[in-house]
Amino acid sequence: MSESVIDVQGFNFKKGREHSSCRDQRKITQKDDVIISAGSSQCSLNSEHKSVSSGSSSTLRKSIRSIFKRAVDLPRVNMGPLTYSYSINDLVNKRLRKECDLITLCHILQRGIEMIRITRRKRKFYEFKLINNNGQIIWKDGSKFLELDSIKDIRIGDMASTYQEEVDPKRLRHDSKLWITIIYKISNKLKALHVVALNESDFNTFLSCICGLVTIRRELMESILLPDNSQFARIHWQITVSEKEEDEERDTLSFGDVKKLCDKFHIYVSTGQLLQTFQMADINHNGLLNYFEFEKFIKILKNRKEVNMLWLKVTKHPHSHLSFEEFYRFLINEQQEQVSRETAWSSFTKYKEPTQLIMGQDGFTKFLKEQPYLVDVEEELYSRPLNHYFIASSHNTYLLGKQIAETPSVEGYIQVLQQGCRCVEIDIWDGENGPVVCHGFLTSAIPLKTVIRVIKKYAFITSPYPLIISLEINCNRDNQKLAGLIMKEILAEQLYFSATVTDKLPSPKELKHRIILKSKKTSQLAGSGNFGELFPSSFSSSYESSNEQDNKMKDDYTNNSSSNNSNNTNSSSMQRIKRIGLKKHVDIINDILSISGIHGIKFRNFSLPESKTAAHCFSLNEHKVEYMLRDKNLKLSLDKHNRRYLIRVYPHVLRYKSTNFNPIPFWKMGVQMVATNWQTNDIGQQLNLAMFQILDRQPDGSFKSGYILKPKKLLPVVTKAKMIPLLYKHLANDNDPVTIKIKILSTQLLPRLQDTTARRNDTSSYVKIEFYTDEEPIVPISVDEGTKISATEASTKSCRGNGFNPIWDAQVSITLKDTELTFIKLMVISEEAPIASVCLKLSYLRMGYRHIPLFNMEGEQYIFCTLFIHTQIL
Ligand SMILES: [Ca+2]
Repeated sequence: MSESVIDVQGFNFKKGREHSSCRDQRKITQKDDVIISAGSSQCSLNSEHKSVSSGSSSTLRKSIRSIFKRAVDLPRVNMGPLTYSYSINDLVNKRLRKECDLITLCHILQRGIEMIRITRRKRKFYEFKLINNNGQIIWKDGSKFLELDSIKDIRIGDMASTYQEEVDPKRLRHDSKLWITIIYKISNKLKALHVVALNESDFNTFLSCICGLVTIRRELMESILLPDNSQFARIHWQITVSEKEEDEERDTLSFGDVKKLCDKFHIYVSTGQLLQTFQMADINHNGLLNYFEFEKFIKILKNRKEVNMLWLKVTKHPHSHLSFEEFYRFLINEQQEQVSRETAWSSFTKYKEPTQLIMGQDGFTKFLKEQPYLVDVEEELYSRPLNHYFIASSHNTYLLGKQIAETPSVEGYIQVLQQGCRCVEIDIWDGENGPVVCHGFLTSAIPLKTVIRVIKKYAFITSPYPLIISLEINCNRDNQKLAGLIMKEILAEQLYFSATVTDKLPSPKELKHRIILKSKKTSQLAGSGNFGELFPSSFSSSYESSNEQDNKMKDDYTNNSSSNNSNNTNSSSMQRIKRIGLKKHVDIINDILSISGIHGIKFRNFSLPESKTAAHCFSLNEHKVEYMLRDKNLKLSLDKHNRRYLIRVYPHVLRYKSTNFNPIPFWKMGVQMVATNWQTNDIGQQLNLAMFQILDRQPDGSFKSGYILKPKKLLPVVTKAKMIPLLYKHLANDNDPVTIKIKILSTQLLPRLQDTTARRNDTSSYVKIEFYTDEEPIVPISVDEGTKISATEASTKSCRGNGFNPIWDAQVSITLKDTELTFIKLMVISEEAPIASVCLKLSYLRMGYRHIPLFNMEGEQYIFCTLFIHTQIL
């Protein structure tokens, strides 16, 4: 087993191949002696017991039982989180120190640990306690609490230094080693809890305990999805009934107990169906279940009819097992995998029966569950010039829908970088003590220094390929000078800029781990309001500052702030409007230009010499590009231009609610940086994330690169714009229309919306399928078991009564001419409310039977909820 080492202090990642059965297994070492050793899926409690299913698991059982004792009696505490958090893995996957297990640590935290809570205003001693079945941490005598399942990230050491500087600028030096920042979520808003432990032992106990519990809760939720029924049953039996072997013979669980248990684990089945299942499992008909009956109950509950059907299809009579030949045929014919027999054999052996050369149905189900659903990226794709790629780009990065209340924060930058964004934006303004980054909705701004430090720390956490910082400079010359110094000093040798003029941009591969500043070259163009050449004057004025629009914005902010329940939102939003109004022409001094690798220039027209330098970039708002797209000649010139040079498109200023445009028409023109508001999880952002969703499988692990090679037809350089239609015509002859058939089979473990007050027993759900593409379909969508909504939209019929494993078995079919920029959005609607969705780029999707992860409405991935589909392209 290879291992990964993460140096938390220096943030150097060295990932190894992951162990097959333990996802995200990592060992974390720190400078001080907090070596919290590696944790894994089923073995976080005690390193001696590697697996729950292993025979001698009594210690493990005892541990789980003590942690979740009387879970059934606490109906208000859900078992485990519903969604994955951003990046908690790194810390959470630490194993506890050998000498003290999680139980001991929990006992200590249950008694209480005194720590200092730090806010901007004060530092105060509180006792922090673990309560409520270990689902909550309370302080201030219980008047304040946080749910363990709401924790999104835990930061210590260097990763928390930003907060230390912000919250506690006059901190004592010894604090920093004992500082813990917990980022958590309350009613869709992020909050930060900063605490400082009084000594190293308390620090270790608190951190290890929280990390350990978060891991366990998540694993418990993951375990529901495992096809291994006995393991699932065992864990739950131990939690709810007993740890003693002899108790397994006794009938203990009543129907009421089982129903409560199902509710707690987000298993939503109608009472009628649940009772039917209960009775089927109750072999001796006494109205109670013993362990073996309970195991049977789980087996029936988790039985998947659609997988049974598939099993019958792939196996020969009497359908008892799958041979390697049958498995190989399934991979080649149905899944359309291009694999050698050797590769197929190695995955066959992973899922086959331990002692036989055959695969059972449980193994097959597990194989289906664990197969990748996205294609792999070919290697060596990153050696072309930067302008050949679509680059994952964020607009107004410092804004964040889910703000951390009270503190100005850098979370916007951290989150987009964690998600693989490769172009962030910084708006620099004059602050009282030097340049600051405007923080939009909050009254205070963040010092530029802080933002640059955070960017440096997180820049290559997800992708090693270059990060572009798009600078919006609105500050005076003195602050510009300071800003230049700050960036030079902090980013140092990571900064990429070229002193000589080149005619070709470097490649992402050449620029690995480099940061490129993009600043506006203004000097020679100062004061040139030359858009008039191209755009009618009414075009810009009608959008920019009419009174009517201003009032509308103000009204909207007022409405917005009242629902936000924040005191200063209103005044600060007004400030932001003022700031937008203040944006005026600023000359950028050479200190900044000389360290910038990309120079933004004001667009005048495509044929000027300034439009033909490799390092330039036009940055246009969506309306300006849309205007170009409406003019035949301009459209061709734009298309020609983007084959050689960089261009960035961003949302218009009047999208004051941070909504997003549809990026597809801009990608179609070859626009590299289509910047969206990452803080808004609307369809525009979902399409943007789907474009960059693909994972790179490199020897040192998988990551999102943030760079996608443009479609072939957008790459050839042409000398004359009028050659473009011919080029398209020529290329179009190569591809015939294709028909896409997607079968929506089922969903596993559909969650219930938290605020559903009326606890109806009867859930009814359906799936809506929508195609997003750059042209009209040749044959519009059709659906066999459902309703057609438009030429590109359809929905399945409803499935009633089963929220655990609803089955739809509906097939949609659509014929398209070109699928290069085709996306599919699949959305599960339960009780008339959207509950889970996923957006996929068709060309990345693997064919055949696949389980697709689902996301909640905020874009967080559900831990256990997946959609089972079958895709075929004819
Ligand atoms: Ca019984």
